[in-house]
Amino acid sequence: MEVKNKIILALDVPSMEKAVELMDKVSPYLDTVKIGYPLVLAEGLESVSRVKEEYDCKVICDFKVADIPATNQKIADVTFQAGADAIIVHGFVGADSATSCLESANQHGKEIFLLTEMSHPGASRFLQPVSMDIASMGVEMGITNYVGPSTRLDRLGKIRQIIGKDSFLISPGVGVQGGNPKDTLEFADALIIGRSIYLAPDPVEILESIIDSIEL
Ligand code: O7E
Repeated sequence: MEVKNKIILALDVPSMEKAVELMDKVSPYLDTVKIGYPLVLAEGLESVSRVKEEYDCKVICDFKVADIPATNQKIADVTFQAGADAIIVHGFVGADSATSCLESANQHGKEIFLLTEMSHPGASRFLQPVSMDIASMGVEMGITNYVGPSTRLDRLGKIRQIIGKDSFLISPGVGVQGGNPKDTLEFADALIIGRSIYLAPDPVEILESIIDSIEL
């Protein structure tokens, strides 16, 4: 996946009205948006197609899918039918569950991202012990898109080693969670950024400054 300016906007705003207000300002700088539960639970899956159509961008649906294979498949199918270009899938539920999402993606000509380790402090207890194994599982399954934390660059580097240089790795946790954009891009192909942009008094100014900082 190509990501303009290596930044994926996490559109975690509570309404379509807020989404439009933000996208009207920042869309010239972006071509990839991540939409998750905050917007979809408030406005429905229609928000995915609306953002895609109005801003001509790719949408990654962040549903962190983590159910049994049969249910995962239904979730993935309806997400792709709504227009999503990709869906984010948890790896800890195992290969069969992730495979059902991969099969759905292949049928729809779409993609999945496998979530390895999360960026928040609590991930250290349950996810960290298995996150490298999740990355290895993804490689065995032939998955080429991954998510890993910008808040622990040593571990992001290990994930990159496991998935190889040709896999596509996106990384949340820069800004408010403490990660540094430029350092993260030593290992990741693109950053996922939410609050630093949508809570900023001037989202365009902050976006321009992040773009400048990663181009230096
Ligand atoms: O901290 P922010 O506001 O820049 O937002 C980060 C976004 O990335 C937010 O939507 C959050 O749900 C998501 N995220 C993490 O912060 N950490 C993770 O480990 C994983 C994700 C995520 O997007 O998961 C799938 C990619």
